Amino acid sequence: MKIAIVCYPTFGGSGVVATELGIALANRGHEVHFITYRQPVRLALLSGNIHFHEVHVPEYPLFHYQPYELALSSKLVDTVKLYGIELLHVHYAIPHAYAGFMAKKMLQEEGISIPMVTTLHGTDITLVGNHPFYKPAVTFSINNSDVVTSVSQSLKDDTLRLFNIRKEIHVVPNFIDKRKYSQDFTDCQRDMMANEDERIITHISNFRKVKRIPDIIQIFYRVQQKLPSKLIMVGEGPERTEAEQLCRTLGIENKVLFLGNSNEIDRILCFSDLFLLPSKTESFGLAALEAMINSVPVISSNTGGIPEINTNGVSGFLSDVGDVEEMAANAIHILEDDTRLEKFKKNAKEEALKFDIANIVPVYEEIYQKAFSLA
Ligand code: GMT
Repeated sequence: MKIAIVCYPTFGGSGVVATELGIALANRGHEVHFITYRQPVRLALLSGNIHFHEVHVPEYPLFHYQPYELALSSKLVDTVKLYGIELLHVHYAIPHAYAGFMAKKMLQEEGISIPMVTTLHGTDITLVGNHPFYKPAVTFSINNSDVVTSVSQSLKDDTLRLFNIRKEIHVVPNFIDKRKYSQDFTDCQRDMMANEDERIITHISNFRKVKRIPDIIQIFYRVQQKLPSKLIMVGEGPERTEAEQLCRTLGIENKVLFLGNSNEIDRILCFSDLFLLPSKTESFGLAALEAMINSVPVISSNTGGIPEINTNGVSGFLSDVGDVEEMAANAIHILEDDTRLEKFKKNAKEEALKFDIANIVPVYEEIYQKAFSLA
């Protein structure tokens, strides 16, 4: 199949999922064309059947906002025609499903019929898409996709609750590639980060408000009072500066490392003992799954799709949003005992293996077939 994948190229989970899916599809013989405004961060190698097409938006002083959707839909039309692309798979409804629909319509004018699959990722529904300024366009784009998928049951429920959706929504969970983790790193270079007696706690995100970054600092503040430990904060975003300030206020700035964005996530998780994800809402929590496959247990909130991956008392613990006392107590419970920590680490990896990409790619292939039959 010749498939165009539209996604955000940044460090966000939706772009990561789209990129890993595209690579896996290419490995199974499909021709995959990524169409976005920059080469996706996880797309290191372009090969014979992986292509990247950059969307350019020329600056024009008349426009207060440059029309990205217009440039994207034009690029989709051109690329479909040039490469004979047979299917569009757009990740994140805004504005990708909208631009995809316009491309479909323009192609129809030229006698070309192409199905569009839309994958909903979370904030396109729960935070941004639900805003009254966007809601009619998002509802329209979802209802006019040939097939709609969502990354968790929780996100499907949210979509049906918040929007007037006539389409069936198929739940296709996010995934990891277990083959990448078949050999454990032995050289984690843990001593670069912490002393031998210290536990390492990690958080990875885009540091937006929804991630409740101050909760992470507060949980760690309580943990380090009981156990020698370090906190590693990976990512960039609007909450970072305030978080650094909070560490100084609490007097723990020497125990917290802010690393910024990183392409070495697995290396960092390799030396981590615990992962924190106390988000206000999270449609899936890919970062938690990536922690688990690296044998890192997860302390999280019990919101959105997180309970679909993190099992309470098995791969970690879940608490109500904002309950930093309970999250800290659970973190200490896991970290204070070597044998218990080992058990949680083992469980975390076992639970993550249920989300192997080998089980998921065929599901997307079936969905593509369904889209062809509906288009
Ligand atoms: O919030 C983020 O981390 C970024 C956002 C995105 O659009 O990339 O992530 C969303 O999609 C991910 C991949 O499906 C999910 O794992 C995240 O849970 C989801 N974020 C939220 O729902 C807040």
